[in-house]
Amino acid sequence: MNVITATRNYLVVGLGATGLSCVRFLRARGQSVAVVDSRATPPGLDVLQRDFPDVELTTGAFSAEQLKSADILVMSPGVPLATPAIKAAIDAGVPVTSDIELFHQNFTGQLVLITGSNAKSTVTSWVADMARLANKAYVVGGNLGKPALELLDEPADLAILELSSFQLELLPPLVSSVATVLNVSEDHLDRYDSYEAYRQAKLRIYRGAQQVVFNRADALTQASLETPARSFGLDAPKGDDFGLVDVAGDLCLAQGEQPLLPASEVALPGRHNLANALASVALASAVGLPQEAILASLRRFKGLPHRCELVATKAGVRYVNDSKGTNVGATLAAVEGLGREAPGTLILLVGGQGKDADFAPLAAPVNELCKAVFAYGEDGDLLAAAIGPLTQRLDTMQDALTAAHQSASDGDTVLLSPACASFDQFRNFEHRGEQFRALVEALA
Ligand code: UMA
Ligand code: ADP
Repeated sequence: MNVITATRNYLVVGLGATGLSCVRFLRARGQSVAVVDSRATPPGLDVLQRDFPDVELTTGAFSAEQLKSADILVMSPGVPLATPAIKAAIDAGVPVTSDIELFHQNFTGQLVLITGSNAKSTVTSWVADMARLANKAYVVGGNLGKPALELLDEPADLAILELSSFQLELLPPLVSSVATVLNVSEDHLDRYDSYEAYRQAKLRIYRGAQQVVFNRADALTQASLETPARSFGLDAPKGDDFGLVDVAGDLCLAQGEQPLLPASEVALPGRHNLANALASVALASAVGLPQEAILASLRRFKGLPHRCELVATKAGVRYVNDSKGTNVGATLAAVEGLGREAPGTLILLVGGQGKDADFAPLAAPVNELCKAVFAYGEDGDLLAAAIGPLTQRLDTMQDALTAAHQSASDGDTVLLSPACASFDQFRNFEHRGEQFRALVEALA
């Protein structure tokens, strides 16, 4: 199926990974394409010049006149729709599309759509692992890994897409087999007018879904819908929902009253990962993956790098890289998940760009569970003010790690879970996590 019939003038807004995938997709279908990017030397410039030397690129401040002259704008998720020149073009009636919409129009198989403030990548990869064990022809990507349009290169009956709020705010209702909002906590408030606006962007994922999976412990993931729905949560499930039940003293993952697997057999540690396991089971079941494959994956899936990843144990001190903890909700999950095991042995490193978040929710659990906190980077002062006197202020993550190393003793855990974006001092969260690993490895 290819809904592109006539040749039109597509203007791709933003030349990142998404923009390049859109150029490639549209050119392969004989469309007329140009690109604009507000940065002087956008990422992907060399690839564009090498592979598409005839595609015109305009850099620098967006021009409303140029945007208005396009037949259709193809937006990258990193560019807010509220950018004045973009808004002017949309108000003037220029239609807008995105890579996800183009993907949807061209993919005929089952579609699993996953969003949430946290745990998207873990759950997306976990469902993909279940599909792999079921020998399904599947593709996985979106906000994680390959941009959606690159997934069309391979034949597949099932697509598992992670979607960000940025991608969702652009989308019309998408027909999907199943869609989930895993959780909602503050993030990206530098881009949204309010927390509710951010939440509403996430809830758009439910429109067009044949089944919805929501988190019954998080009312913000729920919407009043006619769509059949299943929930997941860490309490006992009702009906056909997913949860935990006690079977002769053993905690088991279950659907309704039917136990599936003892929680102790789930490979990924931490209570938050039991919630992620249950969400993954609910999604995989919704697209009919066999239970054998689902259970085998629960037993073997080891998680992704930079998410509460143990990088080394030195002199009895565990060093854990949770660089993907880029918002308060993620850091709370990491502190609760690791800190409850042995309160008072956690040394926390936080810092970076806070994206206008309210750090106050960190104060009570961090003060209860942590032995020391080191705050660094652009919003280190805000973090120190929110958490209180337990916090010492330092310049860089390296300084923070050195200080943590000096104050740690046998049995402690040093946790990098920054609650912030990394861009003040690093290229991205992976770069930050890799630097942390290298610095830990260099410690005596
Ligand atoms: N930018 C400009 N001017 C432009 C275009 C972009 O300044 O003209 C800036 C944006 O403000 C943004 C950055 O460039 O800060 C990148 O934006 P982009 O849309 O060009 O990014 P891509 O390289 O296309 O990557 C995007 C996602 N990035 C964002 O949404 C910011 C990637 O998610 C995603 O993997 C990729 O598409 C493929 O789908 C990354 C991300 O950080 C992992 N996502 C956020 C998150 O997970 O919290 C939403
Ligand atoms: P996302 O793709 O939504 O950023 P990830 O799976 O990459 O999600 O995990 C991001 C962060 O969220 C990690 O720091 C991880 O420790 C934390 N996290 C994992 N599961 C949960 C959960 N169920 N609730 C809150 N935070 C979580």
